[in-house]
Amino acid sequence: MSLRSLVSPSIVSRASVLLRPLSVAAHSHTHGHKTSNATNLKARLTEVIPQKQEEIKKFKDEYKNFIIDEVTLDQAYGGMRDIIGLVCETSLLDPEEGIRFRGYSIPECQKLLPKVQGGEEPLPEALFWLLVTGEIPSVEQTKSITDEWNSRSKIPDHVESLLKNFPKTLHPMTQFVSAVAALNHDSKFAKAYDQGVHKGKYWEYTYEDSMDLLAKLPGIAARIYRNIYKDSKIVDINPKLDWSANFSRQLGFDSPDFFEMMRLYLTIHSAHEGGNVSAHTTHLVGSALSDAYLSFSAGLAGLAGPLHGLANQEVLKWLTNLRKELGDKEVSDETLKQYIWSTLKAGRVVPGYGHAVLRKTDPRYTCQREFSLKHLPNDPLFRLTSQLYNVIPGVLTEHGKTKNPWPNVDAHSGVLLRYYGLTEMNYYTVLFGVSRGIGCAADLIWARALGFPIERPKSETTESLKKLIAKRVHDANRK
Ligand code: CMX
Repeated sequence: MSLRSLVSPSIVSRASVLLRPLSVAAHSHTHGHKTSNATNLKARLTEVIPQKQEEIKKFKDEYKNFIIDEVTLDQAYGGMRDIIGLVCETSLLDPEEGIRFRGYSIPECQKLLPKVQGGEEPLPEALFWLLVTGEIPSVEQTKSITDEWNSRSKIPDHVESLLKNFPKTLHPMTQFVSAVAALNHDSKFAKAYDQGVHKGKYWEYTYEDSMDLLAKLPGIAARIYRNIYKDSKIVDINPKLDWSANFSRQLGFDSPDFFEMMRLYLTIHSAHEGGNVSAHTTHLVGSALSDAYLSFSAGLAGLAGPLHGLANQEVLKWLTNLRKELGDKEVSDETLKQYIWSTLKAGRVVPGYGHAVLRKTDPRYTCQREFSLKHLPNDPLFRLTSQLYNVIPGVLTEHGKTKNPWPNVDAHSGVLLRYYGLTEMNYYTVLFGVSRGIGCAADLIWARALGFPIERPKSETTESLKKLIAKRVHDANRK
């Protein structure tokens, strides 16, 4: 019996009545707004938000009963894969093409977003403006974000001492999750809510918390690194430098090449539409009106899982073990194949490969590969990574389980970091987290601006599902 025949006919007919042509731009880059010269992001948002609210109100009024998806039993048991049940305005993932930030691909962002003078990689500050407004910012608009983040970057004393008191053996991601949650001590949203703020102003306080959060993420992340692996000392930020350069310096890396790598890294890890674990968790927790710190802290806890962001750590561990076992010299494809098979036969995943949505090589992998071809073509680990790119997809295809045998973002990032001397692989997911803050914060601002309600999908038991299916089959057979 087809699924469609089990769908309530009244819903189907209501939907088809509503089926009229809808004009949608292929990539509505500026969402129909005129670009503005406003150099203040909040001022620009004050212009953009009412237009979007109006657009969505009309859209929902006209099409609210339109059926946009059907759900199979397999999907209910299978991690809700592919079910359309969320709205995230900031980015969209195509299985074949990869991520687009507000309609722009990664190569387009690399080309169009402002850079530092003489630089080639986009500034993450510019990407944040793009994700929030839907518009490519000018150099002045980008600088306004840099200046604002620099001016809000002070880490509260209680977070400093919290970080100092953690044992060095506590995983960097656990430290990050805890420190970000503790920022909620100063949440402007939580305070305003407590004082009875009107719903219409939620986004403004979420915006303030988001800007404070993004300003402080690098300083927290750098302190974790310096405390665990170095001498705990940290340089002050230089207000003349951008977010990535200051973060690099606070970590202890002072070279222009490292800054450029960091700009690329912090741009490409920011957003991957709304359904991935870190983005969705942040969005979900935010829907309960938990402030941006608590929401993003929960998202970071999800990022710390090995099937999600921790995979960048796992990749480097896997590569290190491979070299321990097979030696540092170049080995044949055949030897690599055997090693990959030994991982699979041990019931483990090959980290950095596969994806829940993507069905081609991740463009975030490709741009890191291109960066490596330009800056470190002869690095032995990069050469090994390239060789594995030729071998792993074939083995995974032969293995026959994974729907996507191609590499994801995590298959490459550790190679770059290690080349530049950031060798502590347990720390890698923290860098992913700093970047992911950009996408999660942009989404939270819009979720509050659009008045999204608390999330509450329906769950069933196996027993109740059996009954539901039996009843629908019975009803369908009677017709
Ligand atoms: N190595 C071995 N087996 C893999 C695999 C891989 N890289 N990728 C998928 N599979 C297996 C799955 O474990 C699953 O096996 P079972 O049927 O035994 O459960 C089967 O193939 C089907 O999985 P799928 O539908 O292709 O993939 P999912 O949507 O379930 O999972 C992902 C996606 C990313 C968790 C999975 O591909 C994976 O575990 N990859 C390795 C870890 C990784 O790189 N994660 C990072 C993803 C990017 C990120 O979020 O940062």
